[in-house]
Amino acid sequence: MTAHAVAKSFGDNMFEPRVETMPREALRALQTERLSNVLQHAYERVAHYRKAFDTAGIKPSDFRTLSDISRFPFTLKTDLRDNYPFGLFALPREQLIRLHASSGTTGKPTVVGYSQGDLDRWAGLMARSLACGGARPGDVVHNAYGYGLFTGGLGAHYGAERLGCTVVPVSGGGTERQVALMQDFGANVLCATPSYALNIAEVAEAMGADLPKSPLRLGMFGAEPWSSGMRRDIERRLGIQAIDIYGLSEIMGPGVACECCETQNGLHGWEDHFLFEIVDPKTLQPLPMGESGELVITTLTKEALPMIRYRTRDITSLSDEPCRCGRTHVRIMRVTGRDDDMLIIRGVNVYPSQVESVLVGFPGVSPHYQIVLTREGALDTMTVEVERTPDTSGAEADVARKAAEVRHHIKSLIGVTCKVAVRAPGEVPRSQGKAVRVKDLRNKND
Ligand code: DLL
Repeated sequence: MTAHAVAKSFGDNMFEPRVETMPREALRALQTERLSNVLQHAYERVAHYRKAFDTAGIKPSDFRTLSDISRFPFTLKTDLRDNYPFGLFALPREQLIRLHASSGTTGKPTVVGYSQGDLDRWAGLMARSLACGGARPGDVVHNAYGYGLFTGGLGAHYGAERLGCTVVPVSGGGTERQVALMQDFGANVLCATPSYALNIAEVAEAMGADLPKSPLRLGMFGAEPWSSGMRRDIERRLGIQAIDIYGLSEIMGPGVACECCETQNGLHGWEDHFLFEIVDPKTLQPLPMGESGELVITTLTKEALPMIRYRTRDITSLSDEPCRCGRTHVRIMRVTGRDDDMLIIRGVNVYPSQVESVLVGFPGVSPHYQIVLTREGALDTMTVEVERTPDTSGAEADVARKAAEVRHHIKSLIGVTCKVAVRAPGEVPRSQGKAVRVKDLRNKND
């Protein structure tokens, strides 16, 4: 696409205004047609799907309307692992032009593959997401997502190029150098995980680099949960608007859904390429619009790795309320945690993001934290490690008082009893990519 064509199609700040504002009825018709094809494609080409559909006693031809999807079986991360490395691919490996993989915490990595068409559509959706967040052709995009098997780096890279931006492919790490490059090149947009963006803000402050006065105006942050308190903190410290962007490798990578800069209230999920459902994580029954549960995604246009009813484990809700930006695509509300991130501490369910909400903006405490789980006798114990800000006293009595204050707030706001360890500035590990929020030492001494 020429620069002229990009600029021309850029009415209403949208990359693809016609699809982005498509009436919902038309979107549903398009989804129905595409879903019918993808079910057929998966059944014919992937032994796993054929077996799963046959076991469930359902055929692609049984699908007539969108609600019929609930009769089809779910796909799980373990299905990818069990078919490692290429068993779920619907195209011969020779026809794939890229592989990505995520390491996960246990066992084999999950491997995902893309055809040329898949990569084209991904770049288009990522360009659409960047534009939705407020990036514009001609912007300098500083891309600090990790390049490599992780989908963040290359996903953001090709999307920004497609939009017509100048990409700086810096990847993660070397934070002081990143700050210098952002200043020297006049970065307008920062792509990074929110925890790494915070690390950049902190290093910039220590270097005396005034990023809020620089041309930087926008951050496209995702790949991990972050609280609205964290958003406000990053926005203030970097002098930007911070946009939430969502995606997962199994479905595509970044750019499955993105907030619009007009409202920053829910992420538009691109329904011309994906079908979004919310199911009750226990009964697995579909839940009505607006109710909270597990997000399940079906790809509508993926050639190499079609995913049918993929259980993301991400907990959220959907909204089809009209959005002020004019986009008609459903909004996925902020993902605050994963089903498998949930900690149960002495019977109380706790998500790390709830702890974060208490800590961000807490006087005298910086927003870097880690949750350490240990076992004392039969009881699980949660210790929240926080860091005092450099302007506070490190005297024992002051530190103990601060710990008691934080403990009290966590108890009264989340309902869980925990220990709090207040560390000196810089002692809590900093993130270079996805932050490790929970250190589980419970089975170490078993
Ligand atoms: O994290 C893709 C990505 C890269 C998204 C860059 C956004 C920006 P995975 O490594 O496969 O892919 O991890 C996917 O990360 O199921 C969520 O649990 C979590 N996640 C991703 N985006 C968000 C977000 C990339 N905006 C897993 N908010 C997903 C909360 C997120 N969690």
